[in-house]
Amino acid sequence: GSLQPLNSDCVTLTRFVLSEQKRAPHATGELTQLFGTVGQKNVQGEEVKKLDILANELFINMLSSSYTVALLISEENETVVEVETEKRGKYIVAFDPLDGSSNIDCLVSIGSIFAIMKKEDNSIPSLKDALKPGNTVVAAGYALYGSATMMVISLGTGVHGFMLDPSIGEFILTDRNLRVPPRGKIYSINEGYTHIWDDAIKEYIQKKKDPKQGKPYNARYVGSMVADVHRTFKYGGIFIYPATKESPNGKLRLLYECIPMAYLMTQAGGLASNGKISILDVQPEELHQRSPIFLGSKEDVEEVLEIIKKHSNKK
Ligand code: P6P
Repeated sequence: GSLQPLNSDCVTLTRFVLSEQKRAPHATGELTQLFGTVGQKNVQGEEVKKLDILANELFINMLSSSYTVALLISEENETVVEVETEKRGKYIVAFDPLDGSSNIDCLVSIGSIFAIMKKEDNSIPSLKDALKPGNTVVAAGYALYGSATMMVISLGTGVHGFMLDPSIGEFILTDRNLRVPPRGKIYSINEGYTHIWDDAIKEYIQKKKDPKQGKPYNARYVGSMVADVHRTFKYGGIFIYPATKESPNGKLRLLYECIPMAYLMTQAGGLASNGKISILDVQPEELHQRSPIFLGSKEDVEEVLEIIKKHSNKK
């Protein structure tokens, strides 16, 4: 339903999730608690670990002890992580605890990405609970660790941004009901792979640069998905990680990179496709399968999909 007018002064993440969940008559408070646990600090000053390993351990520990989760899927874990019986709740969380970690040493922004689904039955949690399409997601979000730390989440009623205020240790609602502009002026893709792109991608990117086909777009590529997607939310445009001749399914992972970002982008009025169908309609077959992704402003995504369709009709 529509979001009630919220007094955006100092609406913390906890209060927001509580207010959203109170609208759900059958709410058990588990989703609220789930978001709550992610917001707490508990670094015990353990020995210095690789940041992505530490992030993964923190995610698994916090989620497993929240009594709200039955199954975890992590970019860092080959198989699903089952929560022990007495701590099990009704949610399934797929996450990339620290995406873009290859950028840590040069201080480029990195982030965490997650999607939350509900376990449909009381069976023992297993792989089949994890391989669900994005259109079964009940909530998703990312945290961006950049010049500021921001959480962007959706519970199915639009997308909302919360900026961390370190002085009070709370995430404050600063971007209520984020909407992605219908068209942008930025394309975001790694042009180092131009030599192995399909012809449709070459034609589209060439069109974005050609003054004879309209005002040329700006090129922006951070190489850290959360940073590139967050910029796309704020400024519009398109983010593409396509299939290439060397990587027929692209590089980004479906369950914990493409689906959460596609859910958020769709909630914000944008589109997210694998080049053929909506990312949210893709039926996952394997836990860590990759997917091409075309994500961002509705008109920009539609434009590249038109060119892809034209080329596939030629074959
Ligand atoms: P490439 C970072 O390593 C990452 O997983 C995403 O965050 C990012 O969008 C992508 O890979 C960058 O990949 O091939 O362009 O370096």
